[in-house]
Amino acid sequence: MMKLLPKVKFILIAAFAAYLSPSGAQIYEPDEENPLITQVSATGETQLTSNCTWTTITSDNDNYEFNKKYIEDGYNLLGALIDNDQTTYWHSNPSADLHSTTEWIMIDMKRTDISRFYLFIDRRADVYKGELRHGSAPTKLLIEGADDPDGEWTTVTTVTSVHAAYDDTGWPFEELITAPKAFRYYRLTCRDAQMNTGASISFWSISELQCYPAKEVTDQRVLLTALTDSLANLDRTYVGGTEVGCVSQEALDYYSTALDEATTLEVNASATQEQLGAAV
Ligand SMILES: [Ca+2]
Repeated sequence: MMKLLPKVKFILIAAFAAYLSPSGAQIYEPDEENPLITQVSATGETQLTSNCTWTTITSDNDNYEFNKKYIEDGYNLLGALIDNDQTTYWHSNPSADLHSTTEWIMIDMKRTDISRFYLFIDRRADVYKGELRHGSAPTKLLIEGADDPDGEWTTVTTVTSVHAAYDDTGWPFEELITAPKAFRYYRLTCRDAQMNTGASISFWSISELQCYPAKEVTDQRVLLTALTDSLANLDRTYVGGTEVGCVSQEALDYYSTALDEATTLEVNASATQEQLGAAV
């Protein structure tokens, strides 16, 4: 796919750029071997804090059992977000107005070189009165960054692609976050949450929250697959011809052939990294 005609090449670049990070230079994957949030305890250094003082769990509530160890043992309830257990969870104040509340969860990265990371969120899966519950997912999540938690906060992005809690697709959720600079602190503020598709609710509750460093993908087969997948996801039909809105038939033929060849190469187990790289 190297000698593309200019117009088709532009289309390919545009399509690929849509898949890539905003920098447009590389694609990334989460380095799941190196989670960035590792310390959340009552007595030691803690990386998760929240200004939410409301406690959802009381001993007369069946759900108490699920978070019991974090309360009775004096641990930070936010520790329930990094125990790899979907039955333990954090829950915001249900009487808050998510559109205007200042209730947040703050992440202290404990390092100052993280401007690009993967945000990981998982929904609840605890049983309450015999019923499996998934809680309420943060479907509009404002992310801000700061060097000093008492200083100025800068908007990084608003994540709106988290699925509703009862949607069985898209879990666990993971998204690449790119900040304008490396901040030590990141703050998450929920502005909307959904239990069911389309049904907003005033609180959010999640079982897991983690950040992973974004590492650059260098495997040419992965890059080529990302490219062909991004083209497939466009779900767009190009029409060849000389009419307005059409691409030239010559360009269209070249595009189709190149894409077919790339797709064939992608599944060819004996293809070398060099061959795959040339196709990219
Ligand atoms: Ca958990």
